[in-house]
Order: sequence, then C-alpha cells, then structure tokens
Amino acid sequence: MKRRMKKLFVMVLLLSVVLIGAYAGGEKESETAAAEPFNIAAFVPGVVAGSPLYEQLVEGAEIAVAEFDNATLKVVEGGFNQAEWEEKMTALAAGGEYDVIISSNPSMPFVSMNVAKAFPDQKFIFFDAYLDGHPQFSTHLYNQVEQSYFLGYLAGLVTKSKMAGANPDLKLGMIVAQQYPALDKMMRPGFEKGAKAVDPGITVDFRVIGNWYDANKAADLANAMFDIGVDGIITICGGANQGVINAAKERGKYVYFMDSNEYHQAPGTILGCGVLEQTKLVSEVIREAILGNVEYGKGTIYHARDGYVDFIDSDPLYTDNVPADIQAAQKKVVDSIRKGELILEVPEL
Ligand code: RBF
Repeated sequence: MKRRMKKLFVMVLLLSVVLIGAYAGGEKESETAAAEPFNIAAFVPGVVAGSPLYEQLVEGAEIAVAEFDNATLKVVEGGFNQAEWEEKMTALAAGGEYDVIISSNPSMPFVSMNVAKAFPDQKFIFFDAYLDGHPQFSTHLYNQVEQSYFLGYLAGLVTKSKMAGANPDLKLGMIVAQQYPALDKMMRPGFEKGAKAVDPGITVDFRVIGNWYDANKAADLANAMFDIGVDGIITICGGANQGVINAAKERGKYVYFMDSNEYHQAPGTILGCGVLEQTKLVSEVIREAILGNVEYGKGTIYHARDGYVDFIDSDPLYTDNVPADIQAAQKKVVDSIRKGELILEVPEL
C-alpha cells in the first residue's frame, strides 16, 4: 500500500512537471504567434534596375526582413515621372497597412511632407536624405563631399599623368541627370575640391541630361566633352550612366563612378569607384525599426570614418589598371579621410 502511494505520488509529480512544461511552452508559443506583424513598404523613386542606391535599398531591407518571422516587405517602383511620386506615396500611406514606408533619395522627405500631414500616424525612414526634426521621419544622409572628393582626387592624378587616355589639357567633366541640393552642395564641390587639391589649374566641365534614363543623351554629352579635351568624367545619372561608360570605352577615356563597385562593367575605363554602404545601413536601420528602436524626428549623417562611405582600392580591377604611383598618392588621401584626419564637412543642404 505504501509503495502504491509512493508510485502514485511520483506519477502525479511527473504529470505536473509535464503539464507545467506544456503550459509554459504553450504560453511562449502564443507569445510568438501574437507578435504583431511589422509591414514595410519600400518606395523606389524611379526604377530599381540600373540605380545602385535603389538596388541596395531593396537588398538591405530584404536582409533585415528575412531575420524576423513577423516582418514583411513590399517594393513599389514610383517610375521616372517625379510629379507622380507624391500621389503614389499617398496611396501607400492611405491603406494604413504599413508600419513604416522607406525610401531613398534626397527629395523624398520633401515629396512626403503633405502625405505625412494627411496621415499623422504614418512613419517614414529616408536614406540618402536629410531632414532633421520631423516627428514622423527618420533620415539618413551620407557624406558625399568625401565620396566625390575621393574621385576628384584620383581624376586629378590621372589627368596629370602619362596614362594612355590622359592629355595635358587638365580638363575633367561631370555629367548629371538633374540638379538638386545634395549634388550642388556636396558632390560637385567635393569632386572639384579633390581635383584642385592635385592641381588648382584643373577645371571641371558640367553638363545636365534632364532625366535619369537617357543613355544616348549621356553618351552625346560625354563625346562633346571628350572633343574639347576632357579625359575623365564623373557620372551621376542612374540608368543613363551606361551611355557615359560606353562613350568613354570607345574613346579610350576614363570614368569615375559613384555609389557602388562597378569596375567589372568596364575594367580600365572605370578607374575609380566611390561607394556608399547603403545595403549595410538599410539592413541595420530596418532591423532596429522592426524591433521598435528607431528614433523618429532625427537626421543622422554618416562619414567615411564610420564605414559608410568609401573608395574601392582593393579590387584587382583597380590595382591592375591604375599605375602604382597614382595608387600610392591616392591611398594617402583616402586613408586620411578614412581615419578622419582630413575632414570634409557636410554643408547645410
Ligand atoms: N539616382 C539613381 O541612380 N537613379 C535615379 O533614378 C535617381 N533619381 C533621383 C531623383 C531625384 C529627384 C533625386 C534628388 C535624386 C535621384 N537619384 C537617382 C540620385 C541619388 O539619390 C544619388 O544622389 C546619386 O545616386 C548619387 O549618390
């Protein structure tokens, strides 16, 4: 009898351990199941293909979303008609489906101002953009003075060199899709300042296409520049960059590329790539957004010394195509910017 009681006691004990375990487990499970969905819309102001920063926006968001069971991502392309962007943003916000709308380019906080006003609960995260103090916006800007200075300095060294495509005219070129404050106040002065640090006599010819896709017009502008003695061009025109690259390849001239490592597109023609680590930044910020840690109302600026702006000097397509003495001179300047010794301030935009 005593033994049976003991056995019963042990069984009850075991059963309660199992039950408590199941209950606790069940509670945990229902906790996970109850994790609120976190839905993200990525508004691409243009098209993804051919625009490095847009490709990186989507890639970065995909990386972050893949880490969470409750997170989703919808990508919407706004197309090249900028007049339609506000309406398309409005449609995204009006559905009330998205915890956050993300986008990338300096105009987007301003394009979204009225949308934010109409939908005061809607949050936005903008990359490659800056607007401090709007309670619904979190903005993230790169120091593009540094990015373009890297390229201007290299282009200056090359135009002064005896490289096959270089001539003694000391003329460089910049082809852009359109003008906007980040371009006029960071990229254009940064490139010029870098070139003039090599030789103050270097001039930079400046041409505007008028859109982000017309590669034929970009090629025409590049050829016109080569005709008057330009031997290297920095190209900032999204899908139209292709026209500049092709023209330079045909004429044996040089291209300096912004945003991503594109040496492979035209080795020996693309001599330098100044990059932004947008994939990394977007994945980090979106991860924090999903966890509820993003601070809205704040603008942040990222520099080379933070690891988000860089010059690609480790690629064999750079080291094999740029003469060693130019690489050595370039490295000194690049390293001093990376270390924060040479400070290039971001102006008020
Ligand atoms: N960059 C692209 O690569 N493709 C685009 O279609 C594109 N559209 C833009 C539209 C506007 C209104 C603005 C202000 C910028 C745009 N950018 C585009 C430029 C991009 O944000 C960035 O400034 C450059 O890529 C240089 O880093």
